[in-house]
Amino acid sequence: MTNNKTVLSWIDEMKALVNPDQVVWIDGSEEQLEALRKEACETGELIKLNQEKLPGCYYHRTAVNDVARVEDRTLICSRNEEDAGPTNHWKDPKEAYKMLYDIARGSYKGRTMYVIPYSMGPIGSPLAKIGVELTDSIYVVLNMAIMTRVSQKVMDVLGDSNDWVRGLHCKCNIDEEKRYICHFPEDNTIISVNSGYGGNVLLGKKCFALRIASYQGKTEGWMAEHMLILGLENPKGEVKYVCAAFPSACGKTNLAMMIPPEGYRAKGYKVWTVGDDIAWMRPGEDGRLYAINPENGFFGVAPGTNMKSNPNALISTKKGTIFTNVARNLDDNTVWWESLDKNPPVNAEEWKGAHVNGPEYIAEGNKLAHPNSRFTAPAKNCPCISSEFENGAGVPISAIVFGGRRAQTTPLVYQSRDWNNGVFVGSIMASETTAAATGAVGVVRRDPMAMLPFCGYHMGDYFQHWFEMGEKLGENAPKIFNVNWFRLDSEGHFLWPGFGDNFRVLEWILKRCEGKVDAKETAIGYVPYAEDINLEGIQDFDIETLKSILEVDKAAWAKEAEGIEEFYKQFGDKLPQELRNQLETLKKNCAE
Ligand code: GTP
Ligand code: SPV
Ligand code: MN
Repeated sequence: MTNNKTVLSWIDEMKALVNPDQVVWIDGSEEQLEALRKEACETGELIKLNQEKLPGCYYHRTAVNDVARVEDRTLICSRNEEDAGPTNHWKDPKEAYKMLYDIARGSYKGRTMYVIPYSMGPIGSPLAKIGVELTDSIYVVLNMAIMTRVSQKVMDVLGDSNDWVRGLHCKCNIDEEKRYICHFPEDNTIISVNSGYGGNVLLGKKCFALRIASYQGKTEGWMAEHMLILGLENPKGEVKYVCAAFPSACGKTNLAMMIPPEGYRAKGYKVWTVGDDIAWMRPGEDGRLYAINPENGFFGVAPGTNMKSNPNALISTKKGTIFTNVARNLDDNTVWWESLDKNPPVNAEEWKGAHVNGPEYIAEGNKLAHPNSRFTAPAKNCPCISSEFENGAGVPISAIVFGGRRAQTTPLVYQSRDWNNGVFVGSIMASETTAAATGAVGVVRRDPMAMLPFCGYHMGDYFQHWFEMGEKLGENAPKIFNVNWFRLDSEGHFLWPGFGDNFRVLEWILKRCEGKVDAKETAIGYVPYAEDINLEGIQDFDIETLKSILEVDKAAWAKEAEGIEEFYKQFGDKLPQELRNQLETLKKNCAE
């Protein structure tokens, strides 16, 4: 497929290391993928689902000990330890290569090496980048064929260039003790061993498009962010684009595909999805910030997805989709997960593969699907996919939104005073942890810009990069906001209805960008006057509750400031002075 010497010599080197029985290049053709699906069904790696109800859909189970990203085994291997920073696990690259090569050596024996040339972003786009992943897993090949652009054209575009990212994935024995996801930002290299779970092995996604790309962005003057991208169309047909960074399993896919409330739909408002997880952004010729979605599909959280919460996501999964770790309905060979509907299958296979009576199993306090079970669906299936999805120039961003799961303290929405204050707002993001990574769930942790697990270099330098981008963008910089859909009442119920009703908040955000609505200045930034959030047609919600979740409690924020100060300490001298100043301003504002 290529004469590129850098590609061929690296593959030869890896071949000598892992010792496969054969090497197969993936060209992305339907015939080749279909043959692989057939083979995977024969070995049990995949189960073909009901082809009448779910055409082209397959089911996969990972090992029980391999169901989420493993942050404590994810390493940044920069030459200097300081370059990885205090929030990453670091290992010396020489030692890391040795350790990984020892694990990988001979591990493809009796297996096939699949060579996947892929593009992150529309092939040939000036914002796109190329990678080659080697894997011994058909599941990985089929997922990469959905999540990225895999084709001969990728190698044609690459030509003789050495500007591509190397990715070696070895399933080995799925041994937890020898599982490592390692990044070598200075070598454009990723090595992942002993896992078969998406975020650890679809190397184009978090490994390349965030950890390696964030480092590239810092060096080359652009940004790789854990952000959805959506277009909001008004009744005049004008579309404005918004990016939003929420931590894993905190609502990016849902917001990206949301359906506006009925009253808005009737007037002609629409939401278009450009991306649901990752944004690559660069200043365009007109000085504005342009974003592309480097991915080609959605690797979405299944539980919670239903015709009410996110119909567009559910419809996207009806064909050509791979389901991982959900439950199966053995009566009709379809899939089920918590809150898909109110009828868990009686004749069910739970995510680990045991045959159970669904309703009884749930009544005993079990879950049929793993909380981090996922669907891998082609972007083109999405009914609201943006007409700009394939536009290699990207879309101009009007607003950047940060957010997390906070039961208390953080209001429904507020606007930063300016870009630098917005960088501060992003840097102090905190959220309750979810099942998307192994470890405790529901613990509040600071997760700046939702990038804590995904920044491939020192986060102090990362904050500095944000300030520099702001300087470069000047007047054209997007406005920065923060949202929190997850405020709870004293009984643990969500106070804000969320989902489609989040449109009401987006509308206020865009009005602020256009200078069409006033706001109240508070200790943390601009908060809406409750009357300015349109509640027309909203159900089981009133303006008094809205007022309560818009309130800024200075005492609570003073406490928050203490937590921020503590969090900032680890960055030492690398913490930009501007963030210290911003923190001082917050403290002062709360004391007034
Ligand atoms: P990753 O793919 O891990 O990056 O997750 P994500 O940020 O795309 O999260 P996703 O949209 O899949 O949502 C995860 C969970 O949050 C689901 O269980 C949703 O039901 C829930 N969720 C999303 N939006 C809202 C909301 O507005 N309100 C409430 N209460 N829950 C929400
Ligand atoms: C996330 O955890 O943020 C995801 C899923 O989007 S994974 O691919 O596992 O990273
Ligand atoms: Mn994500």
